[in-house]
Order: sequence, then structure tokens, then C-alpha cells
Amino acid sequence: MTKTPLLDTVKYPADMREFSRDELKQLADELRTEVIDAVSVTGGHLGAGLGVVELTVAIHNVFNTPKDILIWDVGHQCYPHKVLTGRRDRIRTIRQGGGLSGFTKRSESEYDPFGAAHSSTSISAGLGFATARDLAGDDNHIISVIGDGSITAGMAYEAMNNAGASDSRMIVILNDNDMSIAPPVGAMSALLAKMVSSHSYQAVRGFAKNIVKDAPRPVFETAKKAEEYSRGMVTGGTWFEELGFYYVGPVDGHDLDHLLPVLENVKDMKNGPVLIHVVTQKGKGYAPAENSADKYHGVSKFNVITGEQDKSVANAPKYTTVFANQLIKEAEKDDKIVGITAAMPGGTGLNLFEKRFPERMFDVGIAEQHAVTFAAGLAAEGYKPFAAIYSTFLQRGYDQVVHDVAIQNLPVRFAMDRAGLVGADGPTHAGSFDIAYLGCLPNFVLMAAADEVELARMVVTAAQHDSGPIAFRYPRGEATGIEIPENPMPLEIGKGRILREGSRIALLSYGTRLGEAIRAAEQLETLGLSATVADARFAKPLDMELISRLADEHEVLITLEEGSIGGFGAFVLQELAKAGKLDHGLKIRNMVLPDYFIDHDKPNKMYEIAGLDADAIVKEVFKVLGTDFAQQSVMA
Ligand SMILES: Cc1ncc(C[n+]2csc(CCOP(=O)(O)OP(=O)(O)O)c2C)c(N)n1
Repeated sequence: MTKTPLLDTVKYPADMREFSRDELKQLADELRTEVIDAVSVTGGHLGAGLGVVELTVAIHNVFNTPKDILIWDVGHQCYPHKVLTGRRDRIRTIRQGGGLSGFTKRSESEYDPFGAAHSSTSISAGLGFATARDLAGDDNHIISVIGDGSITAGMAYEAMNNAGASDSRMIVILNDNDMSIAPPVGAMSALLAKMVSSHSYQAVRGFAKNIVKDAPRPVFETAKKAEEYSRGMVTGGTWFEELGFYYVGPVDGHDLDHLLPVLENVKDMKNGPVLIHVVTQKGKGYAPAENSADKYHGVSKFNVITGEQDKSVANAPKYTTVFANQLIKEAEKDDKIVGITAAMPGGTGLNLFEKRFPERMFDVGIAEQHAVTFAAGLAAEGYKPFAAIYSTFLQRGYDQVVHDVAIQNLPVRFAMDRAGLVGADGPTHAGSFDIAYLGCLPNFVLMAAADEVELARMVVTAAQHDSGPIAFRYPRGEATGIEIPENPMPLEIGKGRILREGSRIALLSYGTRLGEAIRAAEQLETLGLSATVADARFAKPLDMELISRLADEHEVLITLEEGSIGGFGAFVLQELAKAGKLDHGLKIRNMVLPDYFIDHDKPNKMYEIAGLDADAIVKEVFKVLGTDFAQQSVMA
């Protein structure tokens, strides 16, 4: 007998609160199918969401969301949650321009009380919500769901340290799928694995199944037994208990017969924090995801039947690969070179480095702060650490960059991938600020690659730069497709280059907007405006010889960068002002990212919105020259 579909009857969690256990199981199955189907059309994060389908159903069934506060760590597993919280009709717009965000977002729904995308914030935020509730004399529940990868970050420990000593009632659900993006690393991961593989957890699973099979007992009794059993038998939980948490688990996170009573039970807790250790499988219920190495953490569009992903064949290599290949070459010549990643071996390309030099690659887990200081320690002992950290994630290690690296002038090499706007991941992942936040630090050398040859040369330059910290940035995605020489030459520190000589307009680019600057110069040429195009290469130290020349010999100087205000353009302005070059009528403008966060979209669209493409440059030149010129050129 075919069952009547249930998902169609659920717009909000309240619609499923009266469902029977069997109906909830059916709902979970339908929800899983819906998420697979939606992501097959949009691409996005899949494995993590599939792993929490039952957990999502159970939480929204047991708790009174949105009054009860549900906080998803990272937020990449929230697709099932979005389907159940009034957003099913827009789920196929996820990560598309104008569509739903791929993460939780406060402005999107009252069911997203806290936005995320960077990891390991959920316990801190949850404790904040719990404390606010206590101060207000309210009585709602606070639930933070954090993964086994995300709980390895320092912030999570800081939060547990605080929560464990507080009386505030909150629930932390540790979603343990034994995966980060890559396999998880570190001692915490080993401890969790020990708890899960213990005989008692296996026994609990069997026990829970049996009680349900044997007799339909009242829910409360079942719950009590299951929970007492797990608490009594599993000694690994003492680690959390000693931190002040009431520990429950491990619980099978795909078994609603087990999950629902445990959640019901912890609802009765009077005070203090409780941690429920839930065991799940990333990619659960979709064979291609379950069987793939990364459990379909992030996918492009795919064929639901075969699981085959849409791999549009790019002619050019990705910047990430160019970086990794050049680093391997340098490391072949210099055994002091080591690679460091904070849980992103694939994303940074260091997985390639690891294949060649397994003993010289260090994945420190989701721990950017530690990664930076760890690199500083290595540098202090004469090693040449390449800390490959996305621009956006390096933000988390900023004090370490200042205090441990810059002040001690240690030669840590920062390879900052995903610099500039990143497309579908949106503003949380955009690399917008590194020029500003590193450029203000004494001792640093800062470079931005305009293309892949430049990037290769910057890797060589960084490998040879031993006198202090050095950082280079490059964007997400495919490079331009030009050939990289066998032995790229190092750059002279602080020297830019001129690509095209003109007379009236100077376009000074820092990074990959150089291509747009050249296109703009060509357009200007056809309008009778001769433009020089220069690639600054360095934001620190600036090539003041080059910049002074541009200022002296042109009527208009426009700087261009894929970064926020306060970056390269600001440094140029400051130095030109200091040199007295702004006192004689030079028309100078800085083209930077606007002073607001740009929502996710296609990268080119985002640059159009930001006003950082060739058309925007031409317009800016017109604006600077004034309406007279615009009229003349129209007449001509
Ligand atoms: C501060 C920070 N560093 C790195 C990342 C990139 N990142 C996104 S998800 C993820 C893995 C998270 O693992 P886990 O918490 O176990 O969740 P799962 O995907 O396994 O459900 C990482 C490293 C991030 N979002 N934030």
C-alpha cells in the first residue's frame, strides 16, 4: 500500500509535532529525498545535511522552535532544516543569486536565530542565548548542534569551559560523523572514536532496538532506560562530565526510536549544560555520497541516479593547484619547506603536497589560531612554513598573526586562497579584508597574484624570503590558462610592472582585476583615451618609484583591488600624500569593494555589483573626467 506523502503537509515544524513515530520516520525519508533532489539541481553542501535528516526531524518535533533556539554550527547542514521551516518552496534557489543562503542566516528566517558559516561558534552563541533567557526570566530551550570536526576548534573549548562552570541550562548536540571535510584529525577525534567503538555503544544500539521491537512501552520509560543505560556504561563521557557537562550517549542519530526519547528526556533537565553525543553518517541514505571519499561534502549539480557530478571541463588549472604544484617544486629543492592547513587539505591543495611529502604536511584541524602560532614556532626554528589558509579563515587567527608572527618578525609564509569574492558561499566566505588587516602590520610583505605565472613566481619569492613574514593572495577558481615556465623567477620585493603604456589615464591594479583593467584600457583607447596599465604586485612595500611615475605622468590615477576599503588604495593614497604628489591636481580614485556585504551570486555578477569590472572602470574614468568629456566622446 502506498503511503500518503507527508512532507507536503508540513510547512512549519508545528505541522509535524503531532506526528506518530512512524509518521516521523516517513517524513524523514521524504525529507532526505527532497534534499537530494534539490541539491542535484543547485549544487551545494549535501553530505552534512543528509547526515542530520533524522536529527533535524527529531529536534523540530520535540522542541518548540522557533521559541526554542536551534543553532547549527557552520550551517552547511541546514538544508533539511530549511525545508521544514517554511523555505521548501525556495530550496531550489539555494546558493543562487537572489535565492536562499547556503548557511543559516538571521535575516532569512526566525528559525535561524544565529547565522553561521565559519565553524565552532554555536556553543558560545548558545550560551549567550541561554544567559539572555535567564536574565529575562524566560524558560525556552537552547540547542546547539556542533560537528566532531567543528568541536576541535579553540572557540568550542572556550565555550565549553565557560558553559561547564555555569548553571545556565543548554543542550549541546555533538553530531559525530567521524568526518570533517577531510577525515578528522587529532586527539579529540581519537577520543570520540573510542567512545563510539566501545562495546557499550554497540550494546546500547542493540538494546534500544530490542526494547522497541519487544513491546510498545510508554515513551518515557523507554527513554529513561536507554539513557540510563548509555550513561551507566559509556565511560568515555567522563571527559565532558569533568568539563561540567551532563553527558548522554553515544546515541544512534539515525534511529528515531532512540533519538526522540533521549531528546524528550533532556528537556526535563533543570539546570546546567548537557551534551548529547549523537553518532551519524555523513551522506547517509544516498549511496554515491556514502561511498565517496568526501561523502559529498560539497557538490556541483549531479545526476541523482548515478551520482555523477557536473564537472564542466576547465581548460585552465585552478589557482589552488598552481600554488600546490609550485610549492612541491620548491620543497623538492629545500627540505625546510613545510605545509600547514587548518582542516582544508583539499581546498588549499596541500593534499597534493602531502602525497609528495607526507612527513612535511601538517593538518592541525579546524584551528586557524593554532595553525598560525604553530607555523611561527616552526619558523623560529629555521623551518619555512607555508600556512595555506583561506583569506576569510585567517581572520580567526589575527591576533596570532600580529603577536606571534609580525612582532617577532618570523618568516611565516601565508598562502591566502579564496581572496576576493567567492560566489555561492557568499559574504561569510569572501576574502575581502586581508589586504587591510595585513597591510597595517609592520614587517609584513604583501603580494597579490594577477595570474597563475605571477602566483608561481610569488611562491618562489616567498620560499626565498627569510627576513620576515610574507603573504600572497589569489582567488578562487580557474586561472587564465597561460603557460607557467618550468622555473619561474622570484620577484624583486616591492617592484611592480607596467603592462601597457599610455598617457592620460593610469590604471594601477593589485591582483586579478588586472585583466579587467586591460579590457578597460582597450575600451578607453577606442574612446580616444590613452591608458597605462600597471600591476602593483606588492601592497607592502609599495613600489613608490612606479606609483610616483604614474602620478606624475597622468591626469587620472585609478587603483583597483578585490578588497575592502582601507587596503591597497588607501596605502597608495597615504604614500602619495606623504610625498606631496596630491598637491598638484592629480585626479585619483580608489576602486574597492563597497562598504556593505554582497550576497552570494555568480562571481562575475558580484564583481558587477561591486563595480569592479571593466565597464565600471571605464565609467569611473568618465566620472573623474567630468560630463564635458562624456559629451565630447558621445559627439565624436
Ligand atoms: C573557521 C572555519 N575554518 C574552516 C571552515 C571550513 N569548513 C567548513 S565545514 C568543515 C568541516 C566541519 O566538520 P564537522 O563539524 O564535523 O561537520 P560535518 O561537515 O562533518 O557535518 C570545515 C573545515 C569553516 N567553515 N570555518
